[in-house]
Amino acid sequence: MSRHYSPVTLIGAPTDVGAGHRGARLGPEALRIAGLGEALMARGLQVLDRGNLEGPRNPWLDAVDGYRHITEVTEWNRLVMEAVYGELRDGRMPILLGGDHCLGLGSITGVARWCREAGKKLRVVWLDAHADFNTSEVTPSGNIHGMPVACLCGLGPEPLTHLSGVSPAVRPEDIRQIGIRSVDEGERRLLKQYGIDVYDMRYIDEVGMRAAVEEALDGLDEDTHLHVSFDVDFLDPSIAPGVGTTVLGGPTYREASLVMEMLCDTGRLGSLDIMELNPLIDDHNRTAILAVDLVESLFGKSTLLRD
Ligand code: NNH
Ligand code: MN
Ligand code: MN
Ligand code: MN
Repeated sequence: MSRHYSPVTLIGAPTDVGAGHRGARLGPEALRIAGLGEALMARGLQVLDRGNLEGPRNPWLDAVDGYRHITEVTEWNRLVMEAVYGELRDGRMPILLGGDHCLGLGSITGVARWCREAGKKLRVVWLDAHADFNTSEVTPSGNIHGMPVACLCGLGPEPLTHLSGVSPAVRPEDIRQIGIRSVDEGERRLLKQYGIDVYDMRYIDEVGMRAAVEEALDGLDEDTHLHVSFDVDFLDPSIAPGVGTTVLGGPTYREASLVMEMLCDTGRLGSLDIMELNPLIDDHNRTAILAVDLVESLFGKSTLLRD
């Protein structure tokens, strides 16, 4: 099955400028040490590790007008967008190693730009405890890692909404969010207003993970590029403690494995973000090791024995 994949490129983005905790800047190294590249190679993929992007340092300042570090966040996202777009243009599959989730904006803006040029449809599957749909008016923190989905939909400051010149970078109807269980007051209103398709934990409890993911993948066809943006805080904190913003009540290991296997089964995976891993909060790199295990499932590892 791995022979269907394009060669993969790992891109490290070692920054936490968008987050409320420092440490996600160490995420790319922790994922490498957990054996991400080797695990993908063992599945038969061609893997090129381009090392880390170099961007501005985290100045660790307070929010100004509802945003923390907007200049640095913009620069990092510009770098990520160019790197991700460049890999896709070269026929490769970019895997972004975060870094905090503000960089989902640059990554997906690069993917969307390539999809427009290649005449492909786009489906974004956003795996997260949070909806990341805040704006400067409603954010409780000013942290831009709580805003990338809103920016992708054209809601936010110009430098972030217009990274590729086109806004909105992504149509709200192309986004599916799974695992959501922490949404801020004003954010909830905006999610409704923009019609974002959210499979929250209550829904997953009620119908089960399988039905939720089937719905989220409905309509995917061979002309669709599937982008998966995996915020590691999607997972239940009991199995994934190594993130800055844990939220109780997330998917179990089995549920998360099923999501990954179902995403794999589409055969449409074209790009991936692995975000928010914070080794300073982790326990002997176990969350990184778990993330690598789940990415293996996304690339075809399965316990399924029936045909
Ligand atoms: N919603 C909160 C905020 O905007 C927390 C966001 N934190 C995340 N998102 N980790 O994935 O500040
Ligand atoms: Mn997130
Ligand atoms: Mn999150
Ligand atoms: Mn997070």
